[in-house]
Amino acid sequence: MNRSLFLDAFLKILEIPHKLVLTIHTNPDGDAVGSALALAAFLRVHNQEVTIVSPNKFPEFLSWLKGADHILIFDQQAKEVKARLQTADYVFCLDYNGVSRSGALQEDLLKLNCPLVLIDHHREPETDSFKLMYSNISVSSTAEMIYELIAETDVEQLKNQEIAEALFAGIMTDTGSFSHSINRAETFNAVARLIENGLDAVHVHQQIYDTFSENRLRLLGYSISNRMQVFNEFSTAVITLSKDDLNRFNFQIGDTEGIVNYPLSIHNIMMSVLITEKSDQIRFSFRSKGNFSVHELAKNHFNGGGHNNAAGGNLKLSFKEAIDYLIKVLPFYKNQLNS
Ligand SMILES: [Mn+2]
Repeated sequence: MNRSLFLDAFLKILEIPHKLVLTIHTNPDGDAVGSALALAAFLRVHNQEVTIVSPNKFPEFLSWLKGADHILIFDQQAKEVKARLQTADYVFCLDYNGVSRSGALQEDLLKLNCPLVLIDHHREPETDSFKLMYSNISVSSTAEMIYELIAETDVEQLKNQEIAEALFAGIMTDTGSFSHSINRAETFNAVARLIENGLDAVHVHQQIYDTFSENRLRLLGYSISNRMQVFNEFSTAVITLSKDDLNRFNFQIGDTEGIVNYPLSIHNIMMSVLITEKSDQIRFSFRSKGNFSVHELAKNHFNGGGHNNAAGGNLKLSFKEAIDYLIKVLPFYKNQLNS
């Protein structure tokens, strides 16, 4: 569905009050939470009844954002979430490209009678699942897409600081503080306009990046000095964190956020991988520089996907098997990684 068709449909939704549920992906990040909070605040201005649902807990460093305390967490408030889903007129899917990325929510989303509305920037959206779709894989973040929607439908709301802070939080975190996915002028135009309208960008940056616990910073140091392996023959660096490693630093959700980016700062390292042992599966996070597509890698071998330079996946393996598996896969990509 093209953009102008989506805009028409979106404007139609705004015309009369509806019950709307905004959902985000499992293990939500700054873009997922920021997009949902900004869109929710915008929709409420337009007399919509809005509930935000996250499949599981979001990172603590996002909890200061206005409205974050009203987000329903499915794995803690399942009954309430199910009730809201049952009476919804539309359910939005923000910052994820397929129903399976909603984790524990998946089953309930598949049973819905109301239309699903996608707004997302990940590659290869599950087209068939969504009645309304706004997908653009070249945009920095879903928050930037929400910005565009607001700029085109009610530009005055860009002055609303609740909206502006949430949008900026999404754009800033999904670009690694403006270090990747920043080759479109539109991204900076969006931020410039938010600042012209009163946004305190430094305040948002500090609230998100300068609020580490001591344990989180020590976990980062430990990850790099004790748990990073460099495979020069594959231009790849791998950080592996077991449950014991995480427990040692009193792991809180969000504490491993960003760790995967650091190995890319090594000269000639084209791909960075973070392998994290979760309670029931192994989480793989991938980052790359240049043309090497970690989306393809994640899709082909790790039951995942994402973007060309940032992707993730999950496998049900033991921690040891997961590391061995990655090491077996790397040689297939040797030429691409070294080109
Ligand atoms: Mn995103």
